[in-house]
Amino acid sequence: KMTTVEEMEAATNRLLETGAKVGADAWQFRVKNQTPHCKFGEQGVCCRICAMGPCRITPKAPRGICGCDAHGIVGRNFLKFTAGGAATHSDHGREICHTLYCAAEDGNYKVKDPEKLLRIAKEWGVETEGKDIYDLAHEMAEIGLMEYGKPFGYQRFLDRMPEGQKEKLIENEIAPRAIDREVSTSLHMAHMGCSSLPEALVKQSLRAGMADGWGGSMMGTEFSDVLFGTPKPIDTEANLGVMVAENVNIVVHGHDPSLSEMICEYADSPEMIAYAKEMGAKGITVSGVCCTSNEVAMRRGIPMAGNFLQQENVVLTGACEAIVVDVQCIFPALGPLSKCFHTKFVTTSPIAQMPDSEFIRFNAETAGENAKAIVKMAIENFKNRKPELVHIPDMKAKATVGYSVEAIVKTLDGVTNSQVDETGTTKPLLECITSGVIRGAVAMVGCNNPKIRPDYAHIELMKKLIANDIVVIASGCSAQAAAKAGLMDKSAKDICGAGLKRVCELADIPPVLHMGSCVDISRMMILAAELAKDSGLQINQLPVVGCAPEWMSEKAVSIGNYVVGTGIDTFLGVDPYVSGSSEMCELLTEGTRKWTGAAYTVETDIEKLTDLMIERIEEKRTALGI
Ligand code: BF8
Ligand code: SF4
Repeated sequence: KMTTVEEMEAATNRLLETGAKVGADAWQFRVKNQTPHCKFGEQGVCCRICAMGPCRITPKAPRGICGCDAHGIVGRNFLKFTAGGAATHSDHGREICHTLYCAAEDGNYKVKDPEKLLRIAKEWGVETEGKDIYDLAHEMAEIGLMEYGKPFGYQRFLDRMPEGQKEKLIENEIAPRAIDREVSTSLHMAHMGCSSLPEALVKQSLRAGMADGWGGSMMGTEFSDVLFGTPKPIDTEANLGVMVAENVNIVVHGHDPSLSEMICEYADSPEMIAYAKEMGAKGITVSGVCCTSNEVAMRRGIPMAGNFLQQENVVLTGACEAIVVDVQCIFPALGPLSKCFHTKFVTTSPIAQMPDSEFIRFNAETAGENAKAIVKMAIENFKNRKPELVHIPDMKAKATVGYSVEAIVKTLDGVTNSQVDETGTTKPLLECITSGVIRGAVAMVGCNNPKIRPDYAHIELMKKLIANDIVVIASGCSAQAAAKAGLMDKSAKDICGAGLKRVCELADIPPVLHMGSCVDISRMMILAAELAKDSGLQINQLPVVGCAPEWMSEKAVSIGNYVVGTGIDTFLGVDPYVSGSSEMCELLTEGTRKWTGAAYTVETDIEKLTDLMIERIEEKRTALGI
């Protein structure tokens, strides 16, 4: 049985009633206070990058005081937005490199996938012969960290692209150099009196995005796998009903698995479980919100309490002893909201410090004791619950998650008869696509956003795609929307077209494959590159598109830019503040094609957005003659 958006909304409304009893605020009310939004901001035509402004472009005032027109202002805003996202994802990747550097045989962090480390080392030309795995880990971490600031050359992972594509990117000045350099150069270009030429600003936006997708994010993903294990299919559950009333509930929220992995480790220890029992609980339940939830779901089967716009709901259940966060996508609202309940709001990163939280600084070196202190704090808070406020919606769906590229390749091996000698490649998947059993693939990514009915676009889109024999790979909050709806349960094959249904049955997979968190969109890039290499095509020829129907963050724009930069058409359901410039709109929806072979489509009507994607996939098939 599928869970509908209406049912999820009803559950939320019930929780908001609890909120009303304790005087809690919620995003549903704040949205009303902020609507209508500022038109200048919406169109991207407000500039405040120098103190002569702020300048706003109107028909009567077509230029700012310095003479910059709408195209330059919109372009600079778009570039800064991208740079914010590229910096954020990449800094997450940097933290993972640091964690890898701290890995030790007897330390908090171990190398769980040594084969993967060896494989990447060979790829990077690092000598592995006779080396201790931890010495190699430290060496690789240092090389990874150097990718952020190296004075010459391009990102190492670009060598994973099909033949000729890296060269084309270099020729068009879109190939990313050092990651920090691309972020800094973006800010430099967007400084007062630097670039106001839309073409230059869009090119740099693509390059900064590529530094994220093929640099920071890709290292984040790959080294997370080395440290915590490469995901393989595992069963879990999603939605608020995964919280357990009799147990101490710890919710992990944020992004970096260095924290959430350690919390899971300690919450599962006999010592902590015994302590929880001593304190009157039956046990400990860890569940997650946002991307860190995807990380621990993919590797440990830890259940997903919800996605971005559900983060307040977990506190509103009245059964959350601690919501433990690190970085990104954390509502500052959680501070005051927790104060209305017994919940401890625990911040852990110097990068994300918030009022009304308990700050327990989390370091790779002291991770074990930090995690233990946090778990203990949650257990000791169990007795402070107000039973009359406890209400956990009885709503959850089964999901099978953990589809890394490695897992997808392995799962599909042997699905088609003729490729028995081609194991370990994407050829079985290609054969399904070429024969038309599967028409193509859509990478569904991104957040949810009150501008779109939350989760509705994700879920409806995916249902229609799979009904049309298009396989969906999903990450981030999009993946959680799918899981909550039941689309990651293997039984969802029954709402697929006949072709995709057959593949799901043969391979024993759900039609929507969970590929991880948002940094794991790099996995999707690797899969696309492998498909292209195995078929002798360029990435932009594949019947594959990307879609973020409800995106909201700067990171999402950086992602969009690297997906387009990689050669994959990208469909957005929310406008990235560019409607105020016809030149910027033209460049993003068509102009980038001459550099990357791909472009954006922005369509806020979800029904139309889906049809446009299906059309594009069929166009690609026709061009290939399949
Ligand atoms: O990086 S999808 S709301 S949680 S930004 Fe954030 Fe958006 Fe969720 Fe993860 Ni991604
Ligand atoms: Fe105005 Fe130009 Fe300054 Fe922007 S840079 S605030 S458009 S004067």
